[in-house]
Amino acid sequence: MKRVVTLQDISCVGKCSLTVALPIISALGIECAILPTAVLSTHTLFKNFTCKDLTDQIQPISAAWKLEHLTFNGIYTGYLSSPNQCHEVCSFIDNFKETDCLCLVDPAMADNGKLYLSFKNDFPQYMKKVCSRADVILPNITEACLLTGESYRVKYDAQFVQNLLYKLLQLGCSTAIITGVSYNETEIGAIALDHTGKISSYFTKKCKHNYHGTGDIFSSVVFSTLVNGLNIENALQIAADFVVDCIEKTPNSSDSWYGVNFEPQIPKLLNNFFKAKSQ
Ligand code: PXL
Repeated sequence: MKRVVTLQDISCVGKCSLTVALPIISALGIECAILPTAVLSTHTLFKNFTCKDLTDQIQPISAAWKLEHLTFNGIYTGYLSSPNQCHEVCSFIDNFKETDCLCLVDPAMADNGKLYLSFKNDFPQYMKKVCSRADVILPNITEACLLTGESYRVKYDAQFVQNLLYKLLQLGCSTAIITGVSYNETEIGAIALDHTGKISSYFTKKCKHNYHGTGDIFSSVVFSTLVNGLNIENALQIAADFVVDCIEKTPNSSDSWYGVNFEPQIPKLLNNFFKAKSQ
């Protein structure tokens, strides 16, 4: 059985980061160890929240794991809350990334042209260092712009996205995937470029409502399917279809910051996964 570790916060309520990654990775048949980087009462888009930073636990937990000779088939990092935390996560990757270990970095830090309010403007430069260690990075358009120094645009074309992808690879990762790419009112999807120059993409219908946490769901599915040996095309398709299913099963009246009802859709996710695996 494969074992992976994910490093991100526990937002106790709000269906994102670890409360999404853990059930999805487990459902897809992978042992999921966790290294919580902070405990928050909710994610930071709620009006009131508490946050206990756990950056100082990364090093002692890593040291204890080394004494136990623990190894991982994958490392997945999500929301990281400070430059110092990025630095500690880089050391973790340097210590634990071995040959049969897929490192996926979701530089969750911005959306709709803006950094999340909890970050200072220099944060992307620290996240870049985490991305440079990854096999796969998964920014949205805003994050891709912040990581490459390009100006954010609301409207863009395929040329703009391709240029972002080439610049993202220059950070040092072997595959870059940009999520939330949309050229029109009806479709949204993800586009990937790998170090051999191969481009893959998958588009699906654009839902009217946006919900918090769907990026974390997408990344968790892409990570689990890749660790399970499927290819990027499969990963993008399974992840995008799952996110659409989750949004469609969430009542329109739900407050967007509570996330989507992903739990009842897990059996369908598994069906799609096993179908792709048997092909
Ligand atoms: O879903 C990304 C995320 C994860 N964790 C925390 C967040 C956010 C986005 O705002 O605030 C604490």
